[in-house]
Amino acid sequence: MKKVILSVVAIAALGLTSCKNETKKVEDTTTTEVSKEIAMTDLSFGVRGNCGMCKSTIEKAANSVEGVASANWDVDKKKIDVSFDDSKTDAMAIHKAIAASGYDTEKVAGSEEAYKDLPGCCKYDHEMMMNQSGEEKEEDHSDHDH
Ligand SMILES: [Cu+2]
Repeated sequence: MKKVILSVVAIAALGLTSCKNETKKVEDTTTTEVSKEIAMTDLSFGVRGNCGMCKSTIEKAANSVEGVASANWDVDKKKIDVSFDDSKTDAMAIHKAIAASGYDTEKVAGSEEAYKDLPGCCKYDHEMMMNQSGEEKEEDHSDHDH
């Protein structure tokens, strides 16, 4: 009988210890996540490009910068939205990374070497407008029946 009681106590003690540890871990993770969110900076700027392949190259370049949490390039607007941790990187580092992949940004001209290696469909026009609204498609609505 004594043995049974002892082992029950032992199991209860083990359970308590592991529970405590788990609770602590969860708390730690939550705190880290919250502080990460607070530090995130959202930025958007113009980047020239043509198509879906450009999109993946540009976004890959932006995401390769340490501290960048997300990058989304808009093919119609010629604009990228980036979210990054400003304690780890800054806007210029992201501009430079995209330029190194061959694409012009508002602040940094794309690397000519990398541009040469882009697929034919991606050889965008260096005079292309950036930061377009995406709404200026000049569709003619005059022949619509209202
Ligand atoms: Cu392309």
